Amino acid sequence: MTQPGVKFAGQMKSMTVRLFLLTLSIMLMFLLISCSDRDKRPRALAPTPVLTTITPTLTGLPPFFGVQTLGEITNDQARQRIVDAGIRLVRMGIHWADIEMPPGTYNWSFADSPISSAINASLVPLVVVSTGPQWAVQDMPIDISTGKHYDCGPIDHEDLNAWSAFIQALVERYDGDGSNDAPGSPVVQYWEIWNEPDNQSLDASCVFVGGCWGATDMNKNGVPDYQDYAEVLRRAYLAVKAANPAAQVIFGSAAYENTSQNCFNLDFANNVLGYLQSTYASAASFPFFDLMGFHFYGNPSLAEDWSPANILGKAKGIGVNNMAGRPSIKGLLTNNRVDKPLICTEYGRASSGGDTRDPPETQQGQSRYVVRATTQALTLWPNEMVATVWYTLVDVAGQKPFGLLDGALNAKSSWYAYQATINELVGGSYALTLTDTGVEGYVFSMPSRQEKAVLWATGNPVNKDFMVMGGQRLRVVRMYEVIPGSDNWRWTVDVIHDGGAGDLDGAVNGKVMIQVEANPKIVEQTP
Ligand SMILES: [Ca+2]
Ligand SMILES: [Ca+2]
Ligand SMILES: [Ca+2]
Repeated sequence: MTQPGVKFAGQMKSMTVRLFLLTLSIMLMFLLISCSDRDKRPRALAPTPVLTTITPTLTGLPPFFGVQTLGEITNDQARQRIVDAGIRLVRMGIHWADIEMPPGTYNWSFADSPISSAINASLVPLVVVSTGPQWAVQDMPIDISTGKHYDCGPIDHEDLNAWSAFIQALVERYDGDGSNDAPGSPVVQYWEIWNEPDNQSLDASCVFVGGCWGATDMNKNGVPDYQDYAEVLRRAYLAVKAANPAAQVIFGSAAYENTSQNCFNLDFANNVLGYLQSTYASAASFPFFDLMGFHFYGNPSLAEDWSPANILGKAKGIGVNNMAGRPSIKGLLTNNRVDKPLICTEYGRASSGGDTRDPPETQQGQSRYVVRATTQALTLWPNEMVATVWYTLVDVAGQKPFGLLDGALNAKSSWYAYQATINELVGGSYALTLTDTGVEGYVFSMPSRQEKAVLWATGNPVNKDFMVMGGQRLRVVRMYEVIPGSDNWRWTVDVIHDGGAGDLDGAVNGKVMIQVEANPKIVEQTP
């Protein structure tokens, strides 16, 4: 292992100034409120109090932290895992095709059960509506493997009024106003219109995503399919607001990635936004959505198409490599004179699969990525991005394991990582970004007015000083491997006294030195 303290020296001054200011404000607070609580006795490292039994206080805090469910929300054990992790937002899909068959008759059981399951557990549902009934997609090609019309894309022109009526009835059922409500009057605040509508291919390797509005004219109505989508979104928005003006409509989350299968039309979202702008800019309801949905995955070959090569790059940076010349999601909005917050409705990394690039597809790498990406995204809350949704809750058989739980609903290392992240950062708002060489890190102001830094090494481990003046100590939340070599990770808290065990400088000098490594650490000063 290298001893990289030297590397760090050039950064010390600016870092010290920042930490000094941070420390000063915290010190002043403690001088005012808790002088008598100081405990200057040396302490050993805390004996690994694992965070599994901590249930964060959720009431009143925003549902920033989400998870995708694929039918598991009605399972008691799966739902309890969501609650125990501190997750508030639950993304789930419902299919128009399930509910309205035949035309004009609604069978709400497909929606009532998952939505009520979430709400009864104090979770916030984000409902993705997709999948046209066969009677409403007869202009679409037939899938020879099923003998049915593809139901992932454009709706027949003569059935657009039925779409509007369905959305209005759906939202009315979950608006909690006592009129035509589902039993118990559950409320759904977030409605997303289709998933990854920018898919342009009917190949099985692409169409499984659920959307296919990205081709030229799949329903052969002489209208570009992006325009068909724009009209479906516009109608949905008007119907949602007619039923419940407080509900939020999400632009069907764009994949907006150049994948090896060439699934996605990279111009789709820009075309939809451009069409709405040129056709309806003066309309009171323009742009016909409240939140711009998008997806981002930690696979380095996708991330490297953005600068910076992470969720922040895709949200508000710039496209490079395969996305050359294309703007970020925020840039797409700005270019079309739209100002709406973003919502990342899928982000993730698998826990196996053989990709060894950082974060590797291991339990450790997935856990690492949960903390890094969630932290990066949280820097955009609340004004620029309202929520993130981890994909997914449970490993899907036959696919790479992106889940927080395995197929038997056991918590994976990533579940503990998400729990620790939420537990430490819920309610935190972004304060500043650390700029030290070899380190990526972000500081958040917590509801208590205390500040926490989340940081990790971008390459080799580096040592870093934190000021702990006035008898304070350093609280460090970190990953540890349950059994060395097991790739099974949990979280623990070290409380380090200046000059005590764990202070790498070994001296009482107003600073505690710790090693920053690829696995993120969450650090704060504590009395
Ligand atoms: Ca109602
Ligand atoms: Ca069309
Ligand atoms: Ca020291």
